[in-house]
Amino acid sequence: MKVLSSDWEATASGVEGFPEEGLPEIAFLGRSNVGKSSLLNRLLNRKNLARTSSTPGKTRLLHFYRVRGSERSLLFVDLPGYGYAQVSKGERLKWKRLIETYLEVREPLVGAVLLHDVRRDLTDDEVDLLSWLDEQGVPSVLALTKIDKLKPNARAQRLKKLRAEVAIVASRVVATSSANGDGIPQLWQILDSILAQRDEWQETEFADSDEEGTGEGGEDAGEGVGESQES
Ligand SMILES: Nc1nc2c(ncn2[C@@H]2O[C@H](COP(=O)(O)OP(=O)(O)OP(=O)(O)O)[C@@H](O)[C@H]2O)c(=O)[nH]1
Ligand SMILES: [Mg+2]
Repeated sequence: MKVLSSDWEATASGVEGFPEEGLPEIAFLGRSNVGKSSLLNRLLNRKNLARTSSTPGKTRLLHFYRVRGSERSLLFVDLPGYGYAQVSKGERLKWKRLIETYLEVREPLVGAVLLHDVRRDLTDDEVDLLSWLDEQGVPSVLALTKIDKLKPNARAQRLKKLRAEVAIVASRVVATSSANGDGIPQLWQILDSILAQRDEWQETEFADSDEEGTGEGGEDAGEGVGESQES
């Protein structure tokens, strides 16, 4: 999909700050400093829309960005990095809960991109998260970041190893670099296919509900639930 424009939509420190549900959402998850904000900027062709930090763990909030594309609009959600050792255990737990809450309650969530530094081994946290998302029926993508830091030979090796360690189809494990743009078109292709899958699913849902009782007709229309009551 071609990105026409992108804007900040909302920043939230809890459920109450989430924007109204409507557009499909893609969540970006991963440890602190893995490159979430950088990848988001790259995907949107922006230098500084999502804030990148040289101090890991700075992003303690959820940031929603509206993406207007050639085929549709959607939201990208930059989730706070988890697992940063330098903050207190209590604080880490708080972030973890916030992330889990988002993933659990958010109806428009159509897919999740888990970012992982290509040079590191996967942690249990990450493997668990991927199976949990799978159980929830949320398609996930594993985006390996910072591949520019490895020589081509080492890249291929790491990619093979990491692909073998996750229960995700190999085509959904993609090597990326926000420094030089490698893997960005491939990642967009995967996201497009996830969005298209959701469209198909929704079409069948609506078709099914059309066939079932259309008899009721009125959804309890609270007419004149007026906003203009003051005068
Ligand atoms: N060489 C290289 N550096 C990268 C890449 N992606 C991110 N970085 C650098 O890694 C650091 C962290 O990047 P961020 O995008 O802020 O990471 P983040 O996951 O958003 O971090 P938090 O918001 O703190 O969780 C920055 O210094 C980036 O410039 C990449 O693909 N290649
Ligand atoms: Mg960030």
